[in-house]
Amino acid sequence: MTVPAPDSPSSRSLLPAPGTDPEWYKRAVFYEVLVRGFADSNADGVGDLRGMIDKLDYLQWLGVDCLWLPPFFASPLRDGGYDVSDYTAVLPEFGDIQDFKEFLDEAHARGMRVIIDFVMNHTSDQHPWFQASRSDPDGDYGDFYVWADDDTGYPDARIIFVDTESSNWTFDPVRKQYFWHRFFSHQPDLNFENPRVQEAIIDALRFWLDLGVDGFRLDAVPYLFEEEGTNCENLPRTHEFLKQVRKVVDADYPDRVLLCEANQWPADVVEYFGENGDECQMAFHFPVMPRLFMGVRREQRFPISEIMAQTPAIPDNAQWGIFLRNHDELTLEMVTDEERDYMWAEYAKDPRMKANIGIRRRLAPLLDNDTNTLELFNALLLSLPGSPVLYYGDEIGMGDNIWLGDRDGVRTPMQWTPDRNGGFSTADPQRMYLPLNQDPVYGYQVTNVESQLRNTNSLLQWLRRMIQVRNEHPTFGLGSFEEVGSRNPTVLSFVRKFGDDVVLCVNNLSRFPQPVELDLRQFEGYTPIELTGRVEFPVIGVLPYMLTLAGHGFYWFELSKPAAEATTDEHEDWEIATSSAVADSLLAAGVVSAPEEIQGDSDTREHGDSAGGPR
Ligand code: TEU
Ligand code: CA
Repeated sequence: MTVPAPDSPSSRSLLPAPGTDPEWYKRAVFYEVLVRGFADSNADGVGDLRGMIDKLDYLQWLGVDCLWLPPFFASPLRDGGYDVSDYTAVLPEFGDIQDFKEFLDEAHARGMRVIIDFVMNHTSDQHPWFQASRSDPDGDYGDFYVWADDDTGYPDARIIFVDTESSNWTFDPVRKQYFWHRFFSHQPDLNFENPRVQEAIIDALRFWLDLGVDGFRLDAVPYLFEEEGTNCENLPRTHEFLKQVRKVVDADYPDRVLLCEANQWPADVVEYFGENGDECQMAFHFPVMPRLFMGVRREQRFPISEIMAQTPAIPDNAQWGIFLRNHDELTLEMVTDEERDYMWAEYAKDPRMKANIGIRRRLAPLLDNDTNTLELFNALLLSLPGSPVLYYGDEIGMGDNIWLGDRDGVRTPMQWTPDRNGGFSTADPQRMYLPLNQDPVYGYQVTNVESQLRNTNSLLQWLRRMIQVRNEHPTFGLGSFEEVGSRNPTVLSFVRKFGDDVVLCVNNLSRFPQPVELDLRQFEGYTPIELTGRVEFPVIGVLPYMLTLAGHGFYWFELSKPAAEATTDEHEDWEIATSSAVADSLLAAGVVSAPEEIQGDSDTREHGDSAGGPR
């Protein structure tokens, strides 16, 4: 399978010199890719770093700016690598440090940055630190973990992996004490009260920064410190330590980003930016994600409007990370109980689709593989405020396998071709680390990169074009967000503004065609130009702007400023002429509920009165 050469190889090949582009992440499109699941270069059925190198041309062609690699470190792989047994060693199945260096250089040579996961909250119980801590309590590592004589501590801390864990404490038969773990019982939490733990973690971060990584996705950061009487989440000490990490990065490693994973409510998440932007530059916006699925299934914009309205402003140097899906279940930790039941009823009709507090399905199956809905969701991902984070395989509409355990159903091998093992590996099919999807709808025989490269109308080609359109408008990464009201609740409209780069996004959340009248008076005289076809739409007047949308249809309009301002007297009589008509239609369209709400320049009113007679 040959990936078409990128349009202009030179355009994306050079990354700006270090220290010259500190806020690159605000304009970037991120792509989460599992090393284990992308490409197997040595026919052992397991994806690896050399396989990743082979696929960099494809990722450059797709147009992504930064690759996020979940953990590829030494690990017993009982939690997809999030159970680390050596922070500075590559899991041999994936390759070695040399392979990683080459991968990094090859990505950089194609103008793509790389951030890697870093799991500082806990290690695997197979980590030598934990082995030493349990066997030699008075030794150097005795205090590296959170030990107690009983399991009564921190009772207000919730259990996250409710499917498997009944307590956050587990008794260790070697040390004959209990150790604390917020996730699996084989992932003991590190004791961040111990300054040597903090040092060891910062040393490990430096190891990868010295190698040249462009930043980290900081895993599960809300849980670093524990305190009695609290839910042991988002504690001030946790923020202090993250500020320390930021200081190290800013001092010695310019243009590196910290993207934190804090599955929390907006008001708690914004704290991870630091009040003066001195903590993490980026944070995932977890609460918006399930509300996209809720809004479209309910065909109502309110779930999305409300969460956007509840989202506090963030420091200038900060950026949200927004996503539709990732390597975990679609988490419902940040919705109400009713909303969670609704989401499970709508999107997890088969109990095997549930996992912990969420839904272990990929994007395409969640949306019944409906092209219009898939495009609408991706359009929202690429246009809402924040940097979009794609998940490997979703660009071709990959399916999932709910018969696999834990979250493995959304972590199956990438599907490159209709050939053996989907072109992922030349090993015997039964040797795959996880089976490829082989069902009639999402199986690799039908859903694969090769067929979509050769079909210009495929989801893959469409997504690439939309990423290109997005790259032509910095407002998507840097612009403000302002929702535009209308009486039709099935339509979500908003404007992104960044200087003269003004884009209006209109989204039909309903499966049926919908009309909408938008209040665009602030853009009177502007011409909307649809971005995928550059077709001009009628000039915006003072009347409500009428649009009709196909089911799950959306528009992206560049609002281009009117040509030179019209001459005054011309303007004058035009004013008088239209004022009464204005009032009537604004009232009719319900944009205003009473004439007095229409503040045109006061003389308009007068004019109106004299010209128009009673209201
Ligand atoms: O997940 C941490 C986390 O906050 C979870 O709540 C997450 O949102 C989801 O519900 C977990 O399924 C991170 C990783 O993303 C996850 O894969 C790891 O299992 C977990 O940390 C423990 O390291
Ligand atoms: Ca391999």
